[in-house]
Amino acid sequence: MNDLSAPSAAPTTAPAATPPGPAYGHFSADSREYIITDPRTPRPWFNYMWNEQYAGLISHTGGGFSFLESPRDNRLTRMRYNCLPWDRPGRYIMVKDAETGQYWSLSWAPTIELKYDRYECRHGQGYTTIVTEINGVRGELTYFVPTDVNAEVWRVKLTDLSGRARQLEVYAFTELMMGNALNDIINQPNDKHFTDIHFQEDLQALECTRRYWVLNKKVSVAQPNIGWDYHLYFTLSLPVTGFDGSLDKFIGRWRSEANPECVETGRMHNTEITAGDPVAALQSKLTLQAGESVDFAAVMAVVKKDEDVRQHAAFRWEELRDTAVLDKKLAAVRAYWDDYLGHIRAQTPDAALNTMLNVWNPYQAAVTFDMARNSGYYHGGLLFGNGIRDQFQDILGMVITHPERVRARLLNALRFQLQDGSTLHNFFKFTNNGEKTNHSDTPLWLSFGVVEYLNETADYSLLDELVPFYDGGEPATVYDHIVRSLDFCLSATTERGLPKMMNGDWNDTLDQIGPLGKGETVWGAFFLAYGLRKCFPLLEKRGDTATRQRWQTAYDKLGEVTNSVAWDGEWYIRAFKDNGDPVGSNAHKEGKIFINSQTWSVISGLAPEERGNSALNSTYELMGRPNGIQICWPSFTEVDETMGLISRCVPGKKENGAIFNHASSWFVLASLLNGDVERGVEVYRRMLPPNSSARIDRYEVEPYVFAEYVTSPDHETEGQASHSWLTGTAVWMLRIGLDYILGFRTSLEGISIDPHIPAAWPSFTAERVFRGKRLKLTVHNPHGRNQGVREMRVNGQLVAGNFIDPASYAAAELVIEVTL
Ligand code: IFM
Repeated sequence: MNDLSAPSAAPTTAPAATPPGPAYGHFSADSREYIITDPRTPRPWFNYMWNEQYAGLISHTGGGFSFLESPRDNRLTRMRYNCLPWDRPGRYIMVKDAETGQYWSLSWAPTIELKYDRYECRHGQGYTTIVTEINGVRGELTYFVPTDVNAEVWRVKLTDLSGRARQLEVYAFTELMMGNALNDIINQPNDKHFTDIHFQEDLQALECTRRYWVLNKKVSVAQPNIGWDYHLYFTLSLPVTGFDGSLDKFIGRWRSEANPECVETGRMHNTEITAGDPVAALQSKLTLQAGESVDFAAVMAVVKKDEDVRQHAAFRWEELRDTAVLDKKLAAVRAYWDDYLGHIRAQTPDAALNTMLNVWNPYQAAVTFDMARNSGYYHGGLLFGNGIRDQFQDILGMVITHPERVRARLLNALRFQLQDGSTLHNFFKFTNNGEKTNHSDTPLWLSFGVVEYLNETADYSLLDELVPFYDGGEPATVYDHIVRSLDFCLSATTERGLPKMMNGDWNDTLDQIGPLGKGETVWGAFFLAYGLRKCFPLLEKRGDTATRQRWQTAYDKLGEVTNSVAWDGEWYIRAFKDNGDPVGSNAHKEGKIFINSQTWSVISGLAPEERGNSALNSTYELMGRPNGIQICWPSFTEVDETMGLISRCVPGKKENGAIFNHASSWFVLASLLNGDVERGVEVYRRMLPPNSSARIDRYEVEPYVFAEYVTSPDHETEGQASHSWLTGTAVWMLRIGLDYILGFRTSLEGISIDPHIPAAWPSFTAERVFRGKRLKLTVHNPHGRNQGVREMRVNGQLVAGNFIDPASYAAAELVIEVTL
């Protein structure tokens, strides 16, 4: 490390192309669905179905798991970790032809060895439909979670395609977990002494529960003495002809879910269990006349033990077995997403951008809002809980549509702040605890989220809400909480005024820079300055002149110190180690340049113009790749004990030099703020999943949502993506697209219209709901410009400048005409 030998050559920065390549699927004409036509995708491609409490991941083969509120503490169904094939088990409906004995799954898996005549999976918002045709039967299976019941529905339509009457058997089954998912992995032989499954004739349902619950904040040998608080019911809307609660009995010896003995023999054991591995398996039999269709559903519902499922406040049991009612519930799911997506509209010359901004990007933002970095195929749902820094970013999408949910979320998350202004790093529902990891950036995200909420809503009442501290003391107002958080970060600085790195900053893997408490984060300095500046309008509004002045002084001082000690000649240093050595300098052989200190030097407003230009140019030239911008370069090839996990990770992946999309999105933002519009939009477009996944067999993960990272050329798997769905990239790409490219810039006072578009766009239209008004924007670009509003009319009236206070208009719709 740190020698002065020549750097490796910078790899090519060729812009992204979109060659056809092998296709496993495509977007529907209206972009609302991603349609997978070949199930042998390079990885399982997932979707989510959920309401505020009940949630499930669903892959394109029916794989995935379900949970109520907490994927660690309250898992309902199993997912086998490190499983091959990948996404087992799942929620399966098998159909058997009683005459031929042939049986198959309606979701392809687990009977993947069979030859299907047709397979199609449509992932939509909150539902997934899988259509298969095999053995002269079409199956249409739609999975969804109703908006108003803690249940999941597997809605089925079977149609005879053979032209003859069919005697069919139907088997619906899923492996149950019921309780602590981590404990299920490490102590399943013990866990299975507590299961309890019985068939309730009047409900035509299996009633399932577990008689203990590991809910003692951590999994340990000290067993808690409490029961799992729920009953899980599994029913079929058809008359049930057999059931099984025992996985062993249903599957049979030395078999798998691909060939359950009960399905093969047609004989269910009708096992009720008081111990053993649990399955919810139901059988029914039906006759299908030639060409006829039959509709039915399997439903899994969860209620508290002290609630009576037969007289429940949220539903009538019969309704859950009535396909007409269930279809209305599916319609309600669709209506929810129509409304959610209806808050934003983009009609630009760029089809991929439209697809993402209109549908998949806001949808992914909603997923991150509710799943954090926790409940995903790549995140597993066992470890992370809700990250504080993630929580306060993940509100950026939902705040547009459901500010009341964001308000509650902010108030909840602020409970995990300590009286000194520092915060836990994460927290878990149910157990209401988390870890204090001392990442230096975490407290700074609190004010970020609160200000964004206020920019959207102008709901200043939030600031006066009282919220307790995690370590006790007197509850304080939200305003006090956020002042404390920034003051804590100002206090956690070194003598010369740079923030201490502590155990890492946004980059979790820079964890050995400052173990002695002297290491400094330069990115942290820019981010702290940004955080201070972002609060200035709020402090002024609040009349808090003392804090305003104090923070201005601090902001200026951060500008002085970063520019006096952290400028490396062509870019900014990333950090300083405990011994004062710089991290991210041209003098190094590896890790010469890091993206965050360049981008945030501009975003914070602290980089003088020439330095900002140079920092961004260097970033683009040295780290620009077809999928976006690398996080650092060159990647570390040797373990450096004074850096941290970053250098232990293989070169080119994750924080060690991947195209880390979250950080790459900040390059787009910095470029747009810096006036480098063509370059900013160009990188934005490279990163859009439909573009960045052009080489799909290499890219591997879902081409309809952002992944956390794409492997850079520093690794042989260059172009491979991972950790799709749960990434801060989602909200940042959404808001950079909406706020900075389309140009809807919110502030405490109102909204400014300030598009940054490629000069080649002759015009575009866009819509956004803001403070109860629908803003309908048309931007004309007759002179091929890329920024700068020259004229703006609102509802036909010419206005000065580009600012709108929606409260000053009575109309519900504002028609905005802008000329660049
Ligand atoms: O900042 C983190 C994020 O909170 C979780 N994923 C990795 C990022 C970078 O280290």
